[in-house]
Amino acid sequence: MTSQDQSKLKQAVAQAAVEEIRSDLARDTILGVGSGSTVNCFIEALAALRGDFAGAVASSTETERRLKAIGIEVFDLNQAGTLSVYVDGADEIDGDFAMIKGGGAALTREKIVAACARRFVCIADGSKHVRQLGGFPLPIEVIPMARSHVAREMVKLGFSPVYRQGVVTDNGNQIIDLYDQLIDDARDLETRINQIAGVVSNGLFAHRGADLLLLGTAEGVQRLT
Ligand code: ABF
Repeated sequence: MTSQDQSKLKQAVAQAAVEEIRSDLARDTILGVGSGSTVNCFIEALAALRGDFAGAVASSTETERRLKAIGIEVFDLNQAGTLSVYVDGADEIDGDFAMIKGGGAALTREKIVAACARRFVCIADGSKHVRQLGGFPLPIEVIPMARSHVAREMVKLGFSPVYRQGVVTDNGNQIIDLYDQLIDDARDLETRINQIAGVVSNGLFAHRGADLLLLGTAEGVQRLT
């Protein structure tokens, strides 16, 4: 698939997401908005509905910048309360709608905002839809002082940990990417990784997966629940 083809699929699912959430919107509605290139297409498409809702909670400083650039008010999550819907991308999503997220290093805030939303709408091109998670390296956000300790613990779990050089998250932390192991039990692994001292969050979204998948394919956008 060419990058131009992939871009068209991202734009198609972004537009489909706008249509999907249109009925959720009221003057006091605050949306949850994720991060990544597919979400960036969604933000651009969202401009058309700018006056129909109150604003959004952003899952990254980059998303906050983009929302403000098109005139959408950005709210602090502590003032927003429960959100009706959260729209975000994924690096991988499986048949149970469990995901690997964090390729863009925004996983922690994404997981927080997703936890506050009644409905999680995942938008992705078909290349993200996988039978088993783990082909994409699993990101973990770690407290800098704990990076080597967490890496050693992940080796014990059979992974090959790689420090994502030069990346500091919006929360001032670092990222380790876990390679070389497909994931059999995503819920169990999500819990086990979170127990390791120094881990802030991990990119497995299994305990709280997506509720709806809008998947961009050559045959059109598939609406999967
Ligand atoms: C974001 O979407 C990240 O969690 C994930 O890495 C990214 C996928 O990026 P893209 O839409 O650019 O493929 O939510």
